[in-house]
Amino acid sequence: MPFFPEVSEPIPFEGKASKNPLAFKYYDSQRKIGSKTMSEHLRFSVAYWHTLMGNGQDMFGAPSFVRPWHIAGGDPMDRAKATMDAAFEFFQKLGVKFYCFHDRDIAPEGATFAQTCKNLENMALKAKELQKSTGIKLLWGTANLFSNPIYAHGAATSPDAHVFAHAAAQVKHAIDITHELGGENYVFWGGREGYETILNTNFKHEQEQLARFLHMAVDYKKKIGFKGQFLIEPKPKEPTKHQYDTDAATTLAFLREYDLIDHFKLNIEANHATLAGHTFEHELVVASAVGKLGSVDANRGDLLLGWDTDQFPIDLYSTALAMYIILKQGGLGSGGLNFDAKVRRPSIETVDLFYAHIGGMDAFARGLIIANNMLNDGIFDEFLEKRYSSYRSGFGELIMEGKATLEQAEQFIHENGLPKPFSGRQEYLEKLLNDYIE
Ligand code: XUL
Ligand code: CO
Repeated sequence: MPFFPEVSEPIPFEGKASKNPLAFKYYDSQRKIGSKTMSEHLRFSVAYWHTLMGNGQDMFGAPSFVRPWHIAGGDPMDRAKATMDAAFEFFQKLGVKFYCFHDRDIAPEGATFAQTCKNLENMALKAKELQKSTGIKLLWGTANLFSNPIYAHGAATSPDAHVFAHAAAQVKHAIDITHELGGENYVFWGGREGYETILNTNFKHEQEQLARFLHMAVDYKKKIGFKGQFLIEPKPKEPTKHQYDTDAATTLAFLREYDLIDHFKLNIEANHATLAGHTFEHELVVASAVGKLGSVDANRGDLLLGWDTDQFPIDLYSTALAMYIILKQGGLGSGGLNFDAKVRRPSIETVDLFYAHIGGMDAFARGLIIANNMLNDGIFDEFLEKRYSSYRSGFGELIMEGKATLEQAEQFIHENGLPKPFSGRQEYLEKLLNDYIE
């Protein structure tokens, strides 16, 4: 019995004129954009936690989604197996090549740590078979170090070394499973790695613990020969008040401070950017500028709400600018676009999961087309080229070569007078961007 009977075939590409809501209008997986297909550029991934595990529960109300795979059997392992069958049916029907999970998404916790590990191993065996028979791959795995109450004071940053050890043991096992499943990356997101009040927190100690924890993971990765990319996902707050991996710049500074920079890239999430008071493209460009943009959690927030709403991306300005930055750096490498997004609580039907993902995939496919046209026309690049041209000769060239001194600057100004005002042309450029959005 299929879990998604409303969709019998993989979602087709039908083009812009189609009125079929269960068809792509822009995402044509095999269409070439430059030298790569859309599927190769976009590397879409489904987030197991929202799409398969989400039940519509929020802080004010009970679950609103009745998922047939959650009902199967009384045994949590039977439920986990049914959920995984539903997952792979969904991935195939949607036509995505990747998925992502937390250890606790795919397998239930047992009464002991050993039982929990066993459950995860058993579910990984099933995942391996399904990956093999469908060709669907694991974009990244991660450990859930935030749901269990033992992590209430933090995991790697807990004041209790016993908790640190538990988190480290859990991460070891999650890396093992990710490695076993051929995961292309492994993500660290520290939801509880932060603090609420400085009165009970030794900030420096916690930072050092976090660094030690990550070094231990790097050592283990080398030891077992895991070739996937380690990624850190910044977020400023929620659930903690001050999360240590606040934003891209803070995380990069932390990685440099503790000699971890060579071993990590960043997984940038749109809604985490807005929570940090940044735009999505700001976070992407900060990471990309230093070669550290590794992957993306594709979603959107609500600018009027101060929490992580994790909505599906639909804003073409945002997807176009994101793809512009991604294309400029030559793609995401082993990373991808993971829909860390959930349908709204009243969107209770399983078909809503298809509408949500199709909308997100079409929004990024359009973003890719727009960004590719912007790059090919070269107007934006030409503009930048001219804007900074004074640094290619004369005193500007000296500055860039690191040869200019303050005394020379003084002499230059005496000889050349005051700089002339010029326009930033923001409105011209914004209008130009609009011209690319069809
Ligand atoms: C939480 C979040 C996580 C990470 C993985 O805001 O984004 O789901 O993506 O732990
Ligand atoms: Co995320």
